[in-house]
Amino acid sequence: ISSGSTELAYSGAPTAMTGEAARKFIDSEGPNMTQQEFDVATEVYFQRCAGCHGVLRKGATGKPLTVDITREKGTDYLKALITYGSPAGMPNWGTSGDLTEEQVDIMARFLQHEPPEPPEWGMQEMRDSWALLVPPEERPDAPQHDRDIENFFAVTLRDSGEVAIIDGTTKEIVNVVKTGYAVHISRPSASGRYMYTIGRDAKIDMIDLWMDPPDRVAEIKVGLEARSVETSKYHGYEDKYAIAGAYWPPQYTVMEGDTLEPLKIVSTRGMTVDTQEYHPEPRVAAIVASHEHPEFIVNVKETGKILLVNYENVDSLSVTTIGAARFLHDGGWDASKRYFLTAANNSDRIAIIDSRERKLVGLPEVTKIPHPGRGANITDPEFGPVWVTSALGNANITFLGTDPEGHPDQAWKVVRTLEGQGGGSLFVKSHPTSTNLWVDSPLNPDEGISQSVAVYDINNLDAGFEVLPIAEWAELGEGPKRVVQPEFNKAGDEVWFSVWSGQDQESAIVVVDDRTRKLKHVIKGPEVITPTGKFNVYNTVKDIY
Ligand code: DHE
Repeated sequence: ISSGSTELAYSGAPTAMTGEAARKFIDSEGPNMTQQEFDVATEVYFQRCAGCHGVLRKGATGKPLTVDITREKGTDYLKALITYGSPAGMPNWGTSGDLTEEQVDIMARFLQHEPPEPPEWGMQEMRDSWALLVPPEERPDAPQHDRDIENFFAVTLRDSGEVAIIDGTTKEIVNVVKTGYAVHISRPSASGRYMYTIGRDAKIDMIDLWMDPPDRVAEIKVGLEARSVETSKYHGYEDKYAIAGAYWPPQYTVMEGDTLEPLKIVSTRGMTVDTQEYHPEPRVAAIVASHEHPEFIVNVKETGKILLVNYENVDSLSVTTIGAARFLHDGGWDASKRYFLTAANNSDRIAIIDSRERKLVGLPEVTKIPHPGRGANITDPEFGPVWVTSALGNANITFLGTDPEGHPDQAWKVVRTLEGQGGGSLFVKSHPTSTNLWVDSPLNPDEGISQSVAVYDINNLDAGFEVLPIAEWAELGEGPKRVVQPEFNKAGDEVWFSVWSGQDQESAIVVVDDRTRKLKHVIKGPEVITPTGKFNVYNTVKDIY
């Protein structure tokens, strides 16, 4: 693993974690260690471990290393694991010679103490991590291949730190691009030419889909942990800016759209919406680009505030702050793309923003832990246009009216609740050309439920759902095989699912014919490692879901 370990230990700017800069304390319940040992361990952790296990040790590609877990394992167990690694992907830091025996011992003890506060990540660190691999003037001026780029899918290969670019028309894997760890989402630029992907380690990779094969043209690290990236979509600003939200440090960064050069970093630390107390770590969750104004809409999780960041003048960003509810997570547009609906999952509410008038128009109570992804827009036979979310906490599928003109009495209210297969649902999806509503349930404890999906006929909702055994159709070996995140192709006649198994197990993408609900194609093979999110270029650019 020695050569791999350089890759694993992210080689961006080294972080200064020693001295006064880091607030650290040696927890009395952990094993003895000196301040000097603690400093060494802190440094090693950020260089070698944080990329996989997360800055706050909550786990990512690697297992969580919170003290409740590490203290139970104990020093000897941890030393052996760090020295020899594990088949699950933990590098053999000791036997590879990357860490000395003494360092291994220090790390084993360090992990049984509460993590120190991680370092900040400002303009200097960003610029040091920024690499313009292919400058705009050296890029092609026309697509170098005949494929239909609008029907490309960027597919997260979570545990291999890669994104697969798949041709939705031929179902071929066009390229597998090395990215940050555990890419969370990918979003194409407004023209559809560039794909921005963001890893859990806050590394953004920018892929030029015109190249043959599509490949990276720029990269940057905008923090130590992140989940969201978006691109300017307002008329006249297509492809001009990119924005990324970070979990740590709590901040968002506006960048040049064609180079990722960082322009402005804005902290989200501040007061909570309800009790109006200072929060030191309000993480940035979903970000979408407004179609009504030159603005990004930024969800700040722990303060429960939605920011409308106007990018007309990046040197004096004007930000409209809208109070909503805690903890804001994911969300998407209604069918008209004027209203943004987003889950406040600690309050069991959906916050609804009118992006034209820049105000909150509703905060209806829904169901336990709503989790919409971007949600799904369908036309309810009784209530007209509605936006749909499923939930983590129960089997409810909730419909909210989104038509204040045609159906004013139902607007921003829960108009219908269906019962799905069960809780543990993450994503719902439909398409304007489809009469199906698809609902996954990958986190349901029952394998039969986590490995299948429910599909409703929009015109006959009372008939209930049909269950499709997606994982079974993939014909894979052993593994958890969770079926996650429906995503339509450009034409809207196919729906794609990830069958997400373990890192060393076989996974797949299953393509279903939306009209017949029958299996159409399975994409699998050694390259398809732990697929999760899939982002069709056309549908994602146009916010069709
Ligand atoms: Fe996600 C979207 C955060 C766990 C797969 N996830 C999002 C977004 C946020 C987020 C803020 C919205 C981004 C946007 O629209 O700008 N996700 C988090 C977490 O904090 C959480 C709960 C825990 C964590 O530590 O990451 C989490 N997410 C998961 C998973 O376990 C999933 C299933 C697999 C994985 O990659 O870890 C997962 N999240 C996704 C996907 C999307 C997403 C596929 C985009 C869905 C879409 O259709 O837009």
